Amino acid sequence: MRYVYLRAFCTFVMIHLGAALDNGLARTPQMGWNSWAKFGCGVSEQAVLSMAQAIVETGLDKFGYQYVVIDDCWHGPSRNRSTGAPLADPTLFPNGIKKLADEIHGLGLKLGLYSSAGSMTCARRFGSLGYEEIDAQTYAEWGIDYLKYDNCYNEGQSGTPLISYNRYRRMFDALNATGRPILYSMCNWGEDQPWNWASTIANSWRVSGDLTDNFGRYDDRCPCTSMLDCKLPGFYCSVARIIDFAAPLGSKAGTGGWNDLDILEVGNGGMTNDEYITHFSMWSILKSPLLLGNDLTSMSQDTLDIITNDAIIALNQDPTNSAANRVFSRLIEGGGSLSLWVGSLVNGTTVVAIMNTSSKHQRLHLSFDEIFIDWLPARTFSYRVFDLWQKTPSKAGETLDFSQWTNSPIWGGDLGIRTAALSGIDVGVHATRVFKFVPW
Ligand SMILES: *[C@@H]1O[C@H](CO)[C@@H](O)[C@H](O)[C@H]1NC(C)=O
Ligand SMILES: *[C@@H]1O[C@H](CO)[C@@H](O)[C@H](O)[C@H]1NC(C)=O
Ligand SMILES: *[C@@H]1O[C@H](CO)[C@@H](O)[C@H](O)[C@H]1NC(C)=O
Ligand SMILES: CC(=O)N[C@H]1CO[C@H](CO)[C@@H](O)[C@@H]1O
Repeated sequence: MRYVYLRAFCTFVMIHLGAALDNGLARTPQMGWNSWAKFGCGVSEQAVLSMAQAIVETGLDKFGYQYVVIDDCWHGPSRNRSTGAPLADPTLFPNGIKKLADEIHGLGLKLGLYSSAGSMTCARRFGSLGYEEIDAQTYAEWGIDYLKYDNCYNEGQSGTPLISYNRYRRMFDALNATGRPILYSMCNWGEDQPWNWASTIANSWRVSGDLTDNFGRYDDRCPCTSMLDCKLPGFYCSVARIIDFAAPLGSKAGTGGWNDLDILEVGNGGMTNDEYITHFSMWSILKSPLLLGNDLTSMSQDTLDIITNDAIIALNQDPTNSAANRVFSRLIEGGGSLSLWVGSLVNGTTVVAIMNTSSKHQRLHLSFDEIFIDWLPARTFSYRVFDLWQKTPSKAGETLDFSQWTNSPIWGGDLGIRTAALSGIDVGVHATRVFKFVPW
């Protein structure tokens, strides 16, 4: 009986989502690694291959990380002067991109490339505006599987949703015409509200200015207080700020088209372990693509533990495909806030996350009336509750050999059966607790 109610609820949530691009890709948010944070303009064939090999050696591919994305600066000094086709830098990529794609595919992974819907890329290499067809055709010939498409030097072709749509649509049409499935990852920083118009042309769209490796620092270079009417998305946006930006956009994410909160900073050194746990948890439940940005050849156990939390990744990849909603956000004296996030998962299960962006540890009592505020019948059920940042007892204390990982859950400590409330929840400074509620 309870199950019938819960299923009806899930169906409702799914119908609620808008129509999305159906190119067969990004049915759940894409996962992989991007070169920018680690290599910037020093990216090379050798760098990309070493990261791809590290993905396979550490077993990250088994957790779903499959796209290896070369960001800006792979370009040669100019296009081919007779054909206009893009050319890679012959020093950085001595064997060419096609050869590299073959090697990446040989490892069972996929290769991504970067360009800008402008006259130049952000690092002032040649852009794709006006060259969409030949660029898409060349990428397809090279065997590219993913395009990150930036917004620099756009020649003023932005300012209304329609102008931006038309500019990004040209690359969508060009990619589509190649016949090769190429995941299209739009990066126009949330300008002109892409969540309202990109879902029929792109598999994901960035919702804000660039993330920086910092939890909550205010920075004037990321000046907007909300993305709903932001005229200067900027960069140096903190984790807490981007979570705020993304909070109202959850209903715009769905199968084939995702709100992209930007490349992950986990493991890059600018945040505490709890802050990285918040970062990874929130990106996951808000259904952002999960593109790692750290050095995969040299990771601490803490970093590896975070990015291989299979229970958290399962929230991100859950087939219900609905982002969590912020149920409340309470301002805390002295700065920061305490917020509750709830999302529906497959088979009537629910994710419940509590995030504390303030600077003091606290203890919390959460009633089911608060958790299930939108759905009265669910308040009366009993749930078996799992703590997704605790290892399952059988795995606790074990040194995990990820190369041997075989789908047995590593994370999800069983807290037993609860009714009416979850009490005594400790949430540390800048920490997030994540629970899965299974109707019982
Ligand atoms: C091209 O677009 C159509 C319609 O959206 C879609 O069905 C098809 O899969 C796309 N093909 C490729 C290669 O992206
Ligand atoms: C430019 O394109 C022409 C025609 O396809 C080709 O013969 C030539 O090798 C290309 N130049 C470079 C530098 O790749
Ligand atoms: C959902 O329930 C069905 C039927 O009970 C089961 O086969 C399936 O494995 C469940 N899916 C998940 C992700 O738990
Ligand atoms: C959930 C939680 O612990 N929230 C706390 C965050 O820190 C502030 C103090 O700065 C507490 O008042 C909140 O209760």
